[in-house]
Amino acid sequence: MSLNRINFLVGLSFLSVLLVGCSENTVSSPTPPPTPFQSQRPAPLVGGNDGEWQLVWSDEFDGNAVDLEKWSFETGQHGWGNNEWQNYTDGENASVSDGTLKIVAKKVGPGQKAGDYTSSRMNSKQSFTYGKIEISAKMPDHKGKGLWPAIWMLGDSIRGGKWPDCGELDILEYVSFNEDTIHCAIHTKANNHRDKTQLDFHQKLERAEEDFNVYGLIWTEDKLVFYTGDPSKVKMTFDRPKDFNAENWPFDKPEFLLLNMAVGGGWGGKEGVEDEKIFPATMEIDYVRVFQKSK
Ligand SMILES: [Ca+2]
Repeated sequence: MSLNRINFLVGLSFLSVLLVGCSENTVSSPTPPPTPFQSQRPAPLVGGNDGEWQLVWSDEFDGNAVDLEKWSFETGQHGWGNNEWQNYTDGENASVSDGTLKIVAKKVGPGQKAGDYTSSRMNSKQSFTYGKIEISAKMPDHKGKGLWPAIWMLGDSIRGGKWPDCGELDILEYVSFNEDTIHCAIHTKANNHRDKTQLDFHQKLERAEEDFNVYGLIWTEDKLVFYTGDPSKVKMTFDRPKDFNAENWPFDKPEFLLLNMAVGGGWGGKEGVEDEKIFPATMEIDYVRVFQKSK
């Protein structure tokens, strides 16, 4: 995962460790058999409420521009902690039309080095503590290797520069060298890829690049449940440790949402960047919805 301004991660081979697998007994991965996911954009959820959960924040991307009341762009090409190659621009690589957000990565130089690509990284201006977060998204058409889109959350304390202490929740990561596969992960001071103790999971999702799929997280005081499609299709569960503390459970504080697409980088570029084939590349997002428990 790309991490803002975290120099100590530069050079780390994130890729290889992320796929190593879950540390035993803290994460269970009740993987159901492959499920036929919806092939079209899900119908809008009217009001977004189902009794238990109430919609508290959302973006349906129904306008004609990114809503800067809700989102800010992070810019720059310093590698983002993972030796990534893209320059994140100030909104030039994100647009809203026909009900969806498009984050578009482009090649703008000769290629094969930092700065020869542009893309977008958007942060929600609002942060949340606990809730059900659902994002309907479609990964870029599969044309080759080198893309690394993600939908994730970081604790607000990252702004003081502390990773992984801030806590990171990766609701979705996708690397285009690994077609039809989606990933989720948790990073804390006690469990992170730097120490090869991160908690992660991946599964096949045959039409991740063709269809909109819902990527969800239910985050409560004592549990994290990652799912795809609907909450019955659990990918990974992490229970708050019995001896919980700030190192193994930083998830009692506000986190903000991030949407981005990296090019190359420790994990995304692990098998190269096929820049003659993959651009322009678009991650499309139908909506982002945050629900919290009804009082
Ligand atoms: Ca929409």
